[in-house]
Amino acid sequence: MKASWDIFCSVVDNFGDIGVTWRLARQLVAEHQCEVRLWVDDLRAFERLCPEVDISAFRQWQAGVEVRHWPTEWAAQPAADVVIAAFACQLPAAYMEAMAERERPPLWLNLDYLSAEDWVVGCHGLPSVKFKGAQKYFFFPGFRPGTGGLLREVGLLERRRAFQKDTLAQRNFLQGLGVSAASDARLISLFAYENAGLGNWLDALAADTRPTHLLVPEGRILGDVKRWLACDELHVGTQQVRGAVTVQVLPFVRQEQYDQLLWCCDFNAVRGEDSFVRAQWAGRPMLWHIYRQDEDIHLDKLEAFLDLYTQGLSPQARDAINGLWQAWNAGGDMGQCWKTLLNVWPEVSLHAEQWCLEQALQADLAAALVQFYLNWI
Ligand code: TRH
Repeated sequence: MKASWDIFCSVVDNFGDIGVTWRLARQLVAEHQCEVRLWVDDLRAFERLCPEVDISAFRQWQAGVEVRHWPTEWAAQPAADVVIAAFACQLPAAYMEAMAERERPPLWLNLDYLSAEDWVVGCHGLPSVKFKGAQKYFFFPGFRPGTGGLLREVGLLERRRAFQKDTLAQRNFLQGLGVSAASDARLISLFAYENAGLGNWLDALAADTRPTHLLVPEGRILGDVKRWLACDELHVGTQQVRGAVTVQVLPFVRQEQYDQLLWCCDFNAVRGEDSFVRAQWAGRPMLWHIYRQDEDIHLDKLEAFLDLYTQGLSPQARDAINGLWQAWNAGGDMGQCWKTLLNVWPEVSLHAEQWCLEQALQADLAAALVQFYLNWI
């Protein structure tokens, strides 16, 4: 019999919570034939990634996933075989009772945030709290063996490589977004939180001999882009040129299209958790704007990832990546760091593909979850 899964997603802010859980839910259905209910408390955030979502429906099916609005007033529901609380969200009290009432309590997992820190390996899979007969476990995604791995759909890298070889498919895709870049332009996608370092970076791009076409999905960085362009209005479709840079604002596209955007670009600036992972699967050089946390603990996470990511690189390339990422996240001369990166571009490019292949050797997160369940029963 098919195992039933309940995934609970509370949208704290932004799109990472729903981005990750929606991707996972789809994959469990498509690749592991699971019966999945995805409980989401904010369907509007979901709609941005998946425009078919009906924000007024309390129950609907999307890509084989039963999508349920997670209401403030919880109505009694039987508990599933596997229960995932994403990013430590608090389950409804009545649902926890339902878990405990089952003849065999479900496998209850807390799907944690992604981190490259060492301690993750030691904590992955450990028991956490207990509620009556139900035992909760920590489940950590990660980059190292011994973690839960990263979300990666079957055939993703093959699809990506085929697309990157197919210039016509790329041109058609970009044209669909209203983008037609000069043939010698460097394509950069920019998805980031507000960042005071942007102007400095764009100055360097504007002064470059090679043109840049900067694609900016609608979002939080637009204020900084506007300031740099010294314009009042920036909306979807706007194109503005300053020096060697053409800035173009893109609509927020569905998740699958965002992948294709990353695959088209020579360089991707990404943020948070899910777009960060997708940029790695794109196999192209990238820049991560990490989600800020209290007491700057995000900077430890940044450093842990950089330590891992830059292993095996020449000292010049390692310094160039470290410098750029630190400047973007902690303040620094983005313009100078960008120029330094350009000096080691071939090595950094090659490395992006190698890192991707290396990461793809690990079991993906959905497969690891299913295996965890099979070991548990
Ligand atoms: O939106 P985010 O900043 O989400 C963040 C982080 O996950 C952070 O760790 C978490 O604590 C916080 O949310 C609550 O960045 P992230 O994780 O990259 O999620 C963005 C999602 O949006 C991702 O699934 C990709 C998707 N996306 C689209 O579908 N279309 C688009 O056009 C763009 C730009 C993104």
